[in-house]
Amino acid sequence: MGVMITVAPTGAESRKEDVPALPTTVEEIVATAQQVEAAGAAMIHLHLRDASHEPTLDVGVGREWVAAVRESTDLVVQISTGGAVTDSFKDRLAVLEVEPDSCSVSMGTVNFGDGVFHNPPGFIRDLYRDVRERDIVPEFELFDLGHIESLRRLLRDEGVPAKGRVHCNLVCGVPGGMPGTPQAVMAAASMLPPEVSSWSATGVGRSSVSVLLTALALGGHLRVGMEDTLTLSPGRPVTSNTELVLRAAGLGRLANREPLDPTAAREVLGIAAR
Ligand code: KMH
Ligand code: ZN
Repeated sequence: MGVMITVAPTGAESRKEDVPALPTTVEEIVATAQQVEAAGAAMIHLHLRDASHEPTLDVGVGREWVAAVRESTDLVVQISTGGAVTDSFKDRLAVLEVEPDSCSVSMGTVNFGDGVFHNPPGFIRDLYRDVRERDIVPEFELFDLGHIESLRRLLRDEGVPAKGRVHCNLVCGVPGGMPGTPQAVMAAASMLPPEVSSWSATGVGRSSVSVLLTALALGGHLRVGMEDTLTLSPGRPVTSNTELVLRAAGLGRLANREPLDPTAAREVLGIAAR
């Protein structure tokens, strides 16, 4: 089985002035998208930035970024509905108007460094209903083992996504969430509900490589990018998202798992060809 590599190039947590290599303009996002596609990525997870490089959920910016990535690559385009910990539920729902191929749906509240990433059950349900109505393919973000139970209940009460595929991402190593250890990845992967058809794993910060290796060994897919990881090893800053995608693709090949192209990723996720 091949490996689907998602890149999360920007996130909402790092500041452009602190990390100049972070792509925060539409031109930088397009250049990043083209380079990571050539390096083996199949999907891009987008957090938007405004003209001052600050995180935003502005629908106009979102439409511009999604159109630009679609014009210049074949990548599956996923929008973050998580945004920043300061974003309102209203804005996080409204960003679906951008009409991406996929979007993140976080399955529970979690401490997030010094902040709290709020995802109460009513918000998750409203977001999921809207996602299904709009025919967007969700990626369920699991930051802790309890979020798996919350996913199980959502699927039981609301049904599976429109295309029948259930794709999750295990987000490990957020300060406040499950740790970025092989044990945590193995525990989470072994507890996923039977409806889950595919999953990936993300290791934040230093946990990136051990999480990737564990996911590869267990048959999972991978998410990497400067949203999650800013150093390749202690003292060696990441200079581009492409470096992280190339490393993930190399590890995949080492595990006899060739990177999937965007067409194959669409099949995994149940997304119709454009
Ligand atoms: N930035 C985090 C608060 C998502 O993209 O949906 C939330 C996050 C998850 O990154
Ligand atoms: Zn994100």
